Amino acid sequence: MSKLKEILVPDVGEATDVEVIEILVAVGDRVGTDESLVVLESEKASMEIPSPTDGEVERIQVQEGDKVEEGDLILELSVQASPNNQAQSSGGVAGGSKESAGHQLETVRVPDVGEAKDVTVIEILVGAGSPVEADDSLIVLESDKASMEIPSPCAGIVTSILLSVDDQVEEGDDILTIETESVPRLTDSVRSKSQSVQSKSQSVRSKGQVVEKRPAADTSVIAPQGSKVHAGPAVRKQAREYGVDLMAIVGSGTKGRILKEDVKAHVKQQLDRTRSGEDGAGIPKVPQVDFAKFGAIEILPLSRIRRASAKNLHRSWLNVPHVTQFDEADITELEEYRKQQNLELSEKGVKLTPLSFLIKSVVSTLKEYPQFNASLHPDGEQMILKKYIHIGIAVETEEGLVVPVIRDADCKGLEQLAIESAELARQARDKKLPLDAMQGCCFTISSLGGIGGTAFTPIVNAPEVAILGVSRATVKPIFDGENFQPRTMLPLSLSYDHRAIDGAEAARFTSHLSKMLSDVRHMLL
Ligand code: CAO
Repeated sequence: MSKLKEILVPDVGEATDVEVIEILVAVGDRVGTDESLVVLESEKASMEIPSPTDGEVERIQVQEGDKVEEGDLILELSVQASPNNQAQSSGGVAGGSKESAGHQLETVRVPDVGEAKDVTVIEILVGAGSPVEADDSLIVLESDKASMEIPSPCAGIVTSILLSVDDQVEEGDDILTIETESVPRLTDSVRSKSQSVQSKSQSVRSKGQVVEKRPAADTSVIAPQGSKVHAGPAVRKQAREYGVDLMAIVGSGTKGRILKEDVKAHVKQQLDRTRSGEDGAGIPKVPQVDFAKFGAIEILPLSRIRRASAKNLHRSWLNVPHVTQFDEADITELEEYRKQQNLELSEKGVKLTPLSFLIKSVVSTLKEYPQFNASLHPDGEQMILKKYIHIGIAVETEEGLVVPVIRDADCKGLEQLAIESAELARQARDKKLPLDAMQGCCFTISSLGGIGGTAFTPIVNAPEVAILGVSRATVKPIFDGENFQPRTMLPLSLSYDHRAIDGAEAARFTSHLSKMLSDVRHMLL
């Protein structure tokens, strides 16, 4: 046997102007106990009204946009007259009891906030009707030095909010009242289901704790309270989790209500903007100038490679705290040896340039200082040391800069390194480099020695932690303690990620590298 059960608007605290913003069921739907039926929203809170019992929706008496108050009929459920259901229906979402015996009204006040003056209410995390547990955060106060969440001293239901966002407060000022026990005005299931607009903050601040002040410029953190935003609890929860300001979203639902899809689209849009470098990380944009106003101009498209390397370089530049260590290596003997070797190797069509010696010396230095053959873990708390040594060579091409990789450079001799680097440079310039030839790099060498210059500050190819820039070797008078001697000096510029490497380590690295280059016998060992 079945009977009709009326679902009425429960006591919604002091809220007036309560609006039905969403009907979650249709006539004929079977609903289970605690399943949400409609969403109500007042100026301060929104709450889902759950079904007190299993049943089938017979009639829906409200429409979206209707204004309702306590006791109004929401819908009728056809329920089986089992003893179980009878027991539940007597518990009473229906009607929401007005009985007041046994409960207590507690006024929560602003606690001692230390020496802070000009304390402002920046957020109200609960609304009238919100169920709260002891220690749940109620409001957020902010002084010029810190922000702090004020926790609830007891469990209960918030009955009224006695201040507003932007109010200036001091110790002892009333915050809100909480009905602490014992007659429930909503059923337990309503309590657990109904979620206030500003219910418990999902922010990382811990309760009652003074925490670092949020940067004033960060407007996308939490919606200003007290403003009218149409969104259901689930959407508000999602927005809090993503750190999205609902005020910044135009809802696509009925009457401009914000839907989950709107929040997702907003997040995606923000990520796209950041990715395209539009205004990520709060970096002020370079002003756009109409250069044609000042004279003739020509606009050329950037090559695909140049666009890709621009992104990579920009990302590394922004993420990596760079320092460059300069040094010089005496390669007088190395150059003599190289020329000698080249006479012999020319028959084979192989040419040793300083680059092969650089790779060889870098490999040996990386073995000595493995923290340079590493990457920072994305969690910023660990270092990933690589047990292989793949060396990247920056190659200039017509289309832009590419970095082919010599794999297992530690297993190769000078001749082999010369052949491979020449071949990779040729492939790069002929646009024939396979994709995997540009992957897996541990450490990059950028040699401008064939072109000129005395020093430069290369950009670390993150997530690598260092890059060696090499400039043109010149003959210089070097004092040997008694006389000046003409020596061929090779300028080295080692840029490194200062998060991963200390200055002293960098100085040791370049000193070791210079030593390797200054005596070719080291390399041949
Ligand atoms: N000092 C003096 N002479 C040098 C030298 C140095 N540090 N490095 C190379 N040379 C000489 C070579 O010995 C060669 O001379 P000879 O023809 O008389 O023998 C000449 O310069 C040209 O060398 P190369 O450039 O053809 O060969 P390489 O092995 O030195 O370099 C490569 C190969 C691919 C690194 C180079 O061609 C290249 O593209 N360099 C540009 C890299 C670049 O753009 N880096 C900037 C990146 S921004 O961070």
